[in-house]
This record gives sequence, structure tokens and C-alpha cells, in this order.
Amino acid sequence: MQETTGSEAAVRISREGEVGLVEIDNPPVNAASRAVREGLVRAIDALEADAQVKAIALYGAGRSFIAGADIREFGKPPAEPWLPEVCNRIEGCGKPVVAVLHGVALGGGLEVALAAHARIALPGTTVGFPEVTLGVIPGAGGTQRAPRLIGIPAAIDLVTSGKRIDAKRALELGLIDRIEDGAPREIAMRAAREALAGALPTRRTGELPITPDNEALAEAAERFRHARPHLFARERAVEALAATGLPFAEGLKRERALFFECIDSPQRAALIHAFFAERAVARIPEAGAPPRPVESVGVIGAGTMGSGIATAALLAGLPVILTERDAEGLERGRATIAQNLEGAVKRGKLTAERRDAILKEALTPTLDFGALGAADLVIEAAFEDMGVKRDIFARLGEVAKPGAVLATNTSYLDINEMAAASGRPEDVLGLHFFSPAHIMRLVEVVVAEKTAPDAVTTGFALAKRLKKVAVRSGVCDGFIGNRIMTHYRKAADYMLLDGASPSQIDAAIEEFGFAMGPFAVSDLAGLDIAWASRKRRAATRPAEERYVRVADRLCEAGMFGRKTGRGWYLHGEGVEGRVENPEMLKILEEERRAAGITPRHFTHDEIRRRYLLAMIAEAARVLEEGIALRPIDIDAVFLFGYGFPRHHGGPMHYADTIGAEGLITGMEELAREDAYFWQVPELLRRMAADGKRFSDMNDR
Ligand code: 3H9
Repeated sequence: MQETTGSEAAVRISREGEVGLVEIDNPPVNAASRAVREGLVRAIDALEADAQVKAIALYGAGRSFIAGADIREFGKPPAEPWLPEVCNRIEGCGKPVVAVLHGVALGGGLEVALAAHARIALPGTTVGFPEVTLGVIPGAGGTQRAPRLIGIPAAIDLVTSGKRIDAKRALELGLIDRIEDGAPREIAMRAAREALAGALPTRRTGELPITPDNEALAEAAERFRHARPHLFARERAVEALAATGLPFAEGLKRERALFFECIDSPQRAALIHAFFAERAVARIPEAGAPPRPVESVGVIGAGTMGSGIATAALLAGLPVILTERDAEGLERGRATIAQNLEGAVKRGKLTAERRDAILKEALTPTLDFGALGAADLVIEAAFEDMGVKRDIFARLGEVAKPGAVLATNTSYLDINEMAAASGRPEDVLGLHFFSPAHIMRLVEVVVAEKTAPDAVTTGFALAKRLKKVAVRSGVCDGFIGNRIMTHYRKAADYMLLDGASPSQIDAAIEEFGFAMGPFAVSDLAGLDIAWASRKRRAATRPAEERYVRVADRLCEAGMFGRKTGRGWYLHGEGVEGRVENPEMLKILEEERRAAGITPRHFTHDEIRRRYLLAMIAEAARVLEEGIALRPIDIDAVFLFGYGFPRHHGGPMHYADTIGAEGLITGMEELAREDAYFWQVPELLRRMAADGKRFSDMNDR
């Protein structure tokens, strides 16, 4: 018997002898959409009513069991049947129900499995409750059933961390009953027969006793209450787990109520936006052009960036030809790569043998520029100077093989000029990595005037291979990220001169959720980097622009931050916590006096407001000029490259929580003190007139 339920093909049932099989088929990831939920209920109803069927088995078609609830439905009116009802229907079935898991069984997918009476997983299956990473909690019985199988402490760990575990660990914990290799349908068949024969024990998870552990619950509640930033779902998850102290049905009710609190929270909307942002950025106009094959990478420049990029490529299994101007620089680069790989070994990402093999066989350090002729893609990460870059691209144009993609890692410079120097501009683009390049996930793929579409898709394909998030950017000074950062960084400097201290500004920004405020970041990155770009721009700086000289004076005095022991703060041995550099304070005072400023008090709210308004204003201009394709691309840049707190979704998502009119009012108010800096972007005015939000521009 082969039969399709009413909900098209999302769930199919079939019967073989005494076994009823339920196949979930909702590509690409078998999300538990309404059609799947409906299909599951109908399937159980039909098979339970079928007198010939004695046992039932659920399994997924395609690459997974169920990836979780369909998160596209969140925020819309819930459509029945709800997932908790589906789970209860499965658990309450009068015939044994076995779930066979493969690929992923996450969130609601795991909850469906827990509602079955036994669980078998294929090796390589990943399970977990990622709900908190999306700002919700398991809402279909996960917080009530999981602790009955694995105990409260292990359930706290799983549910509040969102971590994904493999089948082996799931078996150790008791979340699944067995690991078995084979095709899901065959295993499902066998398992159902075993369940009938009593060879596979079955039971209802909701009926299992639970060992209370109030201490573990109290400890977790305390931990999350004080965690910074305050994450709404984690605290609710602990509350839901604590509801296991109630009778099972009551616990489910409590979990449901807490789930809806999460659904209504702004953090849920922001975190789901961040999830989709990571994927949306791959939709680019060039997407139809097949990428060029890349089997080897050349890197020019063995400094921190070049070595980091080389490390990322090596870790992705690509051989790397690394060049430098002199032997000393080349050796330093090789040593940095070895150190980076060592870090990967320590983090458990690489075995020591693999590291040795990479260093011996995959990395080719050479002083011979001509050796780059063997690479399919070359990334230039040399000194940030147009003369140097032009020269490199002219030489690359000659030595690189036909069709090789020629990329620059420049942070600010005009890629069109480099493209012209190469004599083959269609092959040239920017691949702007963020430091440390083997760790930070963002890569801006900068498309110049003549970049060929397949060079662009090659950049995206490489980024994917390196497990990075690639965002398409047009050419402008600083591209998407650094251009916007340069602007809001000025807002921080203005507040500094007007009376706020670096530590006060950093604290206000960190309270918003950034791991580090702008002054701490600048000390870490080195003040000399931004100094170099300020000097480059000095000649073109508009006369109306306010200029704060404190950072320049620190640099002139050789205070570059961490690497020199002094910057905005003091660093090194004996310095505990954040101590402002007294020499910086002296310079600041002199600059305030010279500008005739009487320092005034800034509240943390005011600091955040100015900082974020400046960020949003420049982001709107970047969008208006077409440098970024969509608002969501800007969000991805800031989430994956600048530590923008994920639970705020990115600057554009955050801007929508204020709305165009509110943003304009805020900027106009600040324009009274500095009309040049606080100009209102035209785009915002149009949005206000049309009643539009940034999110409305994401689907074009
Ligand atoms: C939950 O379950 C709550 C319940 O407890 C309570 C209910 C009451 N929904 O990532 P990929 C899309 S919360 C809708 O590129 P991969 C994704 O956007 C949920 N769509 O593939 C993409 O679409 P597009 C708990 C989803 O192979 C396409 O599928 N579950 C969902 O690299 C391919 O995705 C999770 O948090 C979804 N749940 O990775 C799991 N998931 O092609 C979240 C994916 O249009 N998902 N899509 O851009 C994942 O972790 C990964 O997507 C997965 C596949 C590992 C499944």
C-alpha cells in the first residue's frame, strides 16, 4: 500500500505487513511546516485506525529527519495543528511508534522524536535544541520530555546552550536508544518489527519518572539572570525545565506559555533575522554564473592578514603559495601560519598529523613572484598603499595563469585602479577578510566596475569553502563595513571630546551587547591602522567636518594600544581591568581646552543613541548608493565582521525597531549641534513618506 495524506506529499504513509511507515518529505530540510504537522496527525490517525497495522515507524526522506519547526512561520498567527499537539498525538498513539533519525533532528524535530516510543539514529546524525539561538525555547514538549530521558542537569546543558551533539553522545546521554547504519526506510521497517517482537523496548517518555534537581535549576537560573547581555530565551528555558516539577500535562502548558513569551520578544525576531541574514547574502545578481574552479590559492604578503588568509585556505584543504618581498618576512609569515594551525589543533579542529602534513606539503612559501602562476586564485594582502598595490597587480596581470581570479584584501583602496593596472580587470575583485582571517567569518566580496560575474561567484564559492559568510559590496572608500564604521567612530570621538571617557563609551556599547566597545577595539587592533587611513584622507577632508585629534596625538607619541602597552588604556603586567592611560587623559584635556569645550555628562543611553544613529545614517547612505544590495547584507556585515549583538539582529533590523520617523527626529535633533555630521539620508525621508521599513527592501 502506498498512500499520500491529504497534505500533498509532505508526509506519506505506506504499509508493509503489520508495519505502518510514515515518511516526512518537505525539502530542503524537512522543516515541520503546517503541511508536515497536518500530515503527521493524519498519518497517525490513519495507521492507528488500520487494524492490520501493529507498529508504526517515522523517518525522513532526503537528507534529514526534521530540522525543526518551520521558522518562517514564527511571528505569523500560529496555524493548527500545533507541534505540541502533533507530539502528543504521536506519544498517545495506542500502537508502538519508533522514530528513525538521520541527518539532523533539531528543535521541533527532536521533539517529534522524543514523543515517539523509541528512537534509533543513523551514525552521523546531529541532534540538539538550537531554539535559544533563535530566541525561543523548545515549545513542543522538549523541556518536559528530554529531562525524563537524560536527567535535569544534562537537559539544562542541552536546552540552554543550543549545542548540537552527535548520535554517539546522544546515545550516551540516553536521548536515543540505538545507533544503526543503513537506509532510514529499511531501519524503520526492521525497528517497527523489533518493537512488535519486544526486541526493541518502547515506552512513553511523558510517563517516565523524573528525578528532581532544584539545585541545578537554581544555579542555572542565577547564572542566566546575571549573564550579560541579557538573553531572554535562556532564562525562560530554565523556567520551563523547572516546570518538570509539575504534573506532565501542566508542565507542557507552562512550556507553551513561556514559548509564546519568547515568540513575542524582540530578541526572537532579531535572532531569526540573523539566521536568515547568513543565508540571504548568497542571493546575488551574478548567481547564475558558474564559478571558476579553484584548486590552489596564492597569497601575496605574509603579514598578519596574509598569514591569516593562508591559514583559512589551508584549513579548508587548499594548497597555498605564499610570497613576500624578503626571506625574513616570509619566515615570519610561515611561523604565524604554524602558530595559527597550532591554535586549531588546541581547539580540536585539526590533528597534529594533519598540521604537520599541511606545513610540509600544502604550504609553499617562496620569494619567487612567478610561482603565483600556478595558482587558480591569488589574494593580495600587501602593504595598504596604492602604489604598492598597482605595482603588484601589474605584475600579477603578467604572471597569473589565464582565467585566474586576482583578488585584493584592501580595506579601503579603490579596486578599479588595481583592476586597471592588471590589464585584465574582468578577473579582479576584492576579497576583504577580517582579522584574524582564519577565525572571523565575514568576507566582503567587492565587485569592481569590470569584474566578470564568474569571478564574483568564484569569490563566493571560495568563501563558502572557507566556511565564511560572503557579502557582496560595491566599491567605495571602506566598502560596506569600514565605511560605516569610520562614520560612527567619529560620533564616538565627538562624545569623547565633549565629555565622555573611553571607558564610559565602551561600557555603554558593551551593555548593548557588543563584546568590546570602540576604544577597546582600537587598542586591540592598533591605533596606527586607523591613523594611516586618516592621514590618507586628510587632504580630502571637508572643511565643515569636525575633527578630533586625540587619537592622532597618541599615535604621534608612539602609543598604538596593546602592542605598545599604552593607548586609550594601559596594558601589560600589573594592569588590572580597564585603566585609562593617564597620558591619553592629559592629551584629551588639552584638546578639550584648545577647542573651548567644557566637558559635559553623557548617560549611557545617550551614548548608545548617538553611536547607533550614526551607524544607521551611514548605512542608509551605503544602501542608497547601491554599495550594499539590501539592508540584510549590511546586517550580515555587522553581525559577522563587527561583533554587532546578534540579539539585536544587525543595524538595519535594529533601525526598523525605531522606524524612519523616529530616526529622522533623532538625527534632526543632533543636527542642531552639528549640521554637517548629522545630515539625514534621503532614503530615510523617502521611507518615512512611504511608510516603509528597511525590511521591506530585503526581498527585491
Ligand atoms: C523549533 O524547532 C521550535 C520548536 O521547539 C517549537 C515549536 C512549537 N525553518 O542552512 P541551510 C532553510 S526552532 C525554515 O542553507 P545546510 C534555510 O533558510 C527550529 N527554513 O542548509 C535555507 O533556505 P534558503 C530549530 C529552514 O545544509 C534552506 O533551509 N531548528 C529551517 O547548511 C537550507 O538551509 C533549527 O534551528 C527551518 N527550521 O544546514 C535548525 N532550517 O535555501 C536551523 C533551514 O531559502 N537550521 N531552513 O536560504 C539549520 O541549522 C540548518 O539549516 C540545517 C541545514 C543544519 C538544518
